Amino acid sequence: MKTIITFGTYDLLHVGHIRLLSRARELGDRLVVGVSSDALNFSKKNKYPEFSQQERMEIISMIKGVDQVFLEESLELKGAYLKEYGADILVMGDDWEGKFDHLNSICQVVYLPRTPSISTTAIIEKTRG
Ligand code: C2G
Repeated sequence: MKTIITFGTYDLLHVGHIRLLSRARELGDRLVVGVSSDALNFSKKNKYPEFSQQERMEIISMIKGVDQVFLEESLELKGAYLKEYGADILVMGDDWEGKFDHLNSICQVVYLPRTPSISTTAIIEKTRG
């Protein structure tokens, strides 16, 4: 039983998120997803997501192939989360390339290419425009 873990905000869910989750799931037998908290987003980006952490967790938990969802409260706790959920592989989009290499001592770290030309920020700009 190989456990895959991945993390994200997943605000205004789009096909880039879905493809990343689907490719992550294909690398193992069980997919655990850490959804970043509203407070973590505010501390990183100085703004809150459009959808609350409860809403984002609810949406992610209903996606086919997602077996477990939890709240990611701090970037510094990644190592602890990997251990807690028994991760064999940490999957991140390649916008994080190299950033989590130090976690290789706990589990394998894999960066997958992002889907080009789509992002939550672009959706917000397009719909506001
Ligand atoms: N993604 C993708 N293609 C896109 C947009 C996003 O493959 N066009 C991927 C990202 O690389 C990430 C996942 O979808 O792996 C979730 O993206 P975000 O919600 O933007 O996640 P982020 O805020 O970068 O994660 O510990 C990390 C944090 O949880 C933050």
